[in-house]
Amino acid sequence: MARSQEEIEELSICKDAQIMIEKAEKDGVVTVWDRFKAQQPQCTFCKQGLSCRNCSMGPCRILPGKERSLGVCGANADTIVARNFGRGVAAGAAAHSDHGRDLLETLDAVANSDTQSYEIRDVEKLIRIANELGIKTEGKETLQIAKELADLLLEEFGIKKGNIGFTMRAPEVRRKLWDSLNINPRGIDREVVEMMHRTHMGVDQDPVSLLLHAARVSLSDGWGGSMIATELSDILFGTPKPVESKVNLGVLKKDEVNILVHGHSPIVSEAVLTAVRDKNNIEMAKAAGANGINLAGLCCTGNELLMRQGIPMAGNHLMTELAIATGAVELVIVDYQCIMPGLIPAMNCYHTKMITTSPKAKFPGAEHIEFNVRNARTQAQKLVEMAIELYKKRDKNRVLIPVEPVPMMSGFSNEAILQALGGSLAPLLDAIKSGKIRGVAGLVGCNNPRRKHDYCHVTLTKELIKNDILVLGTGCSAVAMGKAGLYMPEAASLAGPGLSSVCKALNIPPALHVGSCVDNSRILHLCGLVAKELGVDISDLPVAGSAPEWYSEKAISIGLYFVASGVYTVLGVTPNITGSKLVTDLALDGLTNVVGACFAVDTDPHKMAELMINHINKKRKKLNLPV
Ligand code: CUV
Ligand code: SF4
Repeated sequence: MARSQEEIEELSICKDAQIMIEKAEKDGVVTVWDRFKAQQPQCTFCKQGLSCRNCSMGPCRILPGKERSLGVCGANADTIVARNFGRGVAAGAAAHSDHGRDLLETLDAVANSDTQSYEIRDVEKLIRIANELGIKTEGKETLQIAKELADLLLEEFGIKKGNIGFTMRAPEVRRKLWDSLNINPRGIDREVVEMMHRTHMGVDQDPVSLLLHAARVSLSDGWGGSMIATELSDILFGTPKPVESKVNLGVLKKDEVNILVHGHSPIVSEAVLTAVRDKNNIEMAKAAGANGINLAGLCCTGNELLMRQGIPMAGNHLMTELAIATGAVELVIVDYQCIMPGLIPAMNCYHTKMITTSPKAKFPGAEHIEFNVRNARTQAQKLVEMAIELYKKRDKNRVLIPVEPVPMMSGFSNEAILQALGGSLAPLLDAIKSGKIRGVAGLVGCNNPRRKHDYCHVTLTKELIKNDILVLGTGCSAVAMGKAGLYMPEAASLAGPGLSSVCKALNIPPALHVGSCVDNSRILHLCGLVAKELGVDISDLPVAGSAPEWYSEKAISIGLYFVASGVYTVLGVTPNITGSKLVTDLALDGLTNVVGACFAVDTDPHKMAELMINHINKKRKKLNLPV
């Protein structure tokens, strides 16, 4: 049965989404919301983390306090919940870090002159990062430095004596705390593997011990795999600087060949961009009757292109099927992560084709055209030609581009923020000290059909900036803010008087787009810089984090590395841990005594804002700053 207008408005706050949900229904496209409904009621054991299928004596479903309070092996609820949580963190950390490894292999190929598809675009940053990690660069050729950096970072993944190099970006007190807790991450792969080992039947049964290791795994992501992904992407594709672009489904063009890139790594999408900009290809598109070739992004690979190249953003996680339902998309080129298999039946309703490019992520029903460091240019060329051919098959009568795009600013890397501040952190610190900016909040993570699409991201951001808290956004959260117009300097009018005056002076928005999910490492780095400058721990800073509409295992890892780094983090979706009081109490409270920060959970963005503001005020008081 078709949804009423009211029902549709309950699903998303976005006009483009609302219009397209209706069109999708008419066109017979099954969406994430339809499948979510079909899954109800969802398993309450799994929801609480109380089901285990780690071995073949099970699966076991635990009812604490009842006869079935233990699994076949004897594991109790605390163990099972902690194990499940730990595996989620490991999967998330693995996803980010394996993405980082791909960038590393690309850098390695460039260093060995083994590719014509990629180059080093930011030599200054290459040298800066190499020096930071202890590589002597004087008098050396660029490619030699790249080679040494790649070799050094490759070691961070595997066997290494000591700790992950970028953890030195955290203040010394924090590193000492990690050491004393034995959670300072060693090799990136090692921590993930150890979590798989510990959660095998009959290994680590102690929930506290499991959670501490989960923290170590997450730290190897935030200060390791993700940070490597960010820094190497900057070196290879350019460090982001402020750039204007556009966002929402209105970025699709009626009269042009539309290509969407979806996934996470910039490796494929950057190669596609180069081919899209090629003059011969544009001529070819014109010969096919189109006005040009339009490239737009979805999700995090979209964020990567938006941050560095100003490529427009079509939408976030829950918009991916709806983008196809416009009927205006020729090709969706994907790499990995957050790509719903539901896109395949959706595209089959139109002339649209989905192309998978990574040997790690194949989708039955999609065409697989594999990219590697050597063939990326030629493969990208092939895809652009394919898109132009498909344009000829587009049924113009079924095209609906629902709205006009919204302008947004992007590109706020830490380097760009420093530059906007005139080269040093001092003006930011002064603004924080005086209370013009009361604190900084990182808003990150996905959409989830459990929550009204984008509602929490946008409402929470508005509350925070109104209270003079500068918001840094990444991932799908960032896309939501952009669509709501919060990424334009004019949005300063929605901010409190202090933040608004700072924004006007610097001509920046009150919420800043700092990148994709791996770019949460930029926020960690910034926290480290500020804490060192003030001579305090990260947990002393007036900062807070939130993942208001998260769904992904990667978001669990992100949330945990923020907490383990000392940043209080408010979740808008309850993690699957409520089956264990011990684990839940630890997450929501006890961790504060261990790492100086904990999680909070609330589904109401106004209450989430209150929690974050109270926390920031508490930290201000402790630092003797005006509240
Ligand atoms: Ni990595 S992880 S839905 S695209 S933020 Fe978006 Fe961002 Fe979550 Fe995925
Ligand atoms: Fe059941 Fe224990 Fe096996 Fe898990 S590890 S499935 S609780 S027997």
